[in-house]
Amino acid sequence: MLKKIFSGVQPTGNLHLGNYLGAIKNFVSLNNDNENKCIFCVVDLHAVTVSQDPKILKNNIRETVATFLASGIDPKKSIIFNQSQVSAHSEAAWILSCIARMGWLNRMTQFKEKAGKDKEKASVGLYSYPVLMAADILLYDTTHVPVGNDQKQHLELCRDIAQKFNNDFKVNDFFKIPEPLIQKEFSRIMSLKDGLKKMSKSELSDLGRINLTDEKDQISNKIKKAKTDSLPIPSKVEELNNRPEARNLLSIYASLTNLSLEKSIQKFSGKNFSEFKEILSQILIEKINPISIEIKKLLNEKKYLDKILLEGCKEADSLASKKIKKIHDIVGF
Ligand code: AQP
Repeated sequence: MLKKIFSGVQPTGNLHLGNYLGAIKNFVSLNNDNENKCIFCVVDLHAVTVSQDPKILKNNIRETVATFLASGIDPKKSIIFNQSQVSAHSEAAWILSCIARMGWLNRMTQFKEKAGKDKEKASVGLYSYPVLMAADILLYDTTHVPVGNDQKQHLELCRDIAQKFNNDFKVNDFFKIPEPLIQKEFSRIMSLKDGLKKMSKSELSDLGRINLTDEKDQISNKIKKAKTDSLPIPSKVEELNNRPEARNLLSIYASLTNLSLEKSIQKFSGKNFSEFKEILSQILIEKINPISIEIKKLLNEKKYLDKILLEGCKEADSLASKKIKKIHDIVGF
């Protein structure tokens, strides 16, 4: 059965190893499977839920496209576009925001984390972000959404919105109910400085993340400085239970080498972290450096990147405008 895949990445700079292992690596294998029709979106409307410098945002949009291409997504097989250029996204988001309930949005943990203590000063957009995400997904009759574990709750909300719309307007099956595609293991890569916080673009210290554009020496330096504990590498996964930083580094190794966590631990059991970190650095450099070189090369080809976006936007717009017309009809506009 043909799978319709949709996923997005925010052009907020500093794309990192968490974005790669949690999402983009998965996009590449889905793109390579001819059974799938994939749409990968640079979600610039989501990016402006927090303040952005317009010039930097423009560059970050191109850098996100460059990262998709450098990681192995083929624009001939998949649609790559930026959300702001297909107006149906904003329009559908408004209609769906009249379907979603305040109580549902109040439960979203990402808003609580991102808004922090001063919720009153957060933008309305940051609060209603998951509704726009639902619009993104539902406009394309998406069947599967590859995301990191942090997006699981938003996807559940998207399913609730789709179901309520179908029920309210008695249009059974109009919106497809999408399934999440979340990797069983390593779906949440943690900060190198704090094994309890996810690796993120907005972490103030750059030492907490491996950026996909980091040079070789930056990668080794960050791994050298990554937080660990004084114990050697254990022999069983359960022994990592209260050792979040140790678990994170071993998970990164396992994900990069496509080994299970258990096999990775067995390989290094009894060794100390300084020895393991050297091997991890080498593997990271082997995987990340070619992507980094390609991103930098593509960033000099602005016209090429813009052309990919323009073509992707045309294709996405032709699909989304048909769906929004049907939504208008159903709603009674
Ligand atoms: N640490 C992570 N581990 C695994 N997956 C992750 N993703 C993000 N961080 C991790 C996944 O990457 C995809 C794109 O994410 P995004 O750019 O839309 O935004 P985000 O999740 O808000 O990313 P950040 O880095 O955490 O940004 P900030 O710091 O701005 O909050 C998604 O599929 C996400 O799950």
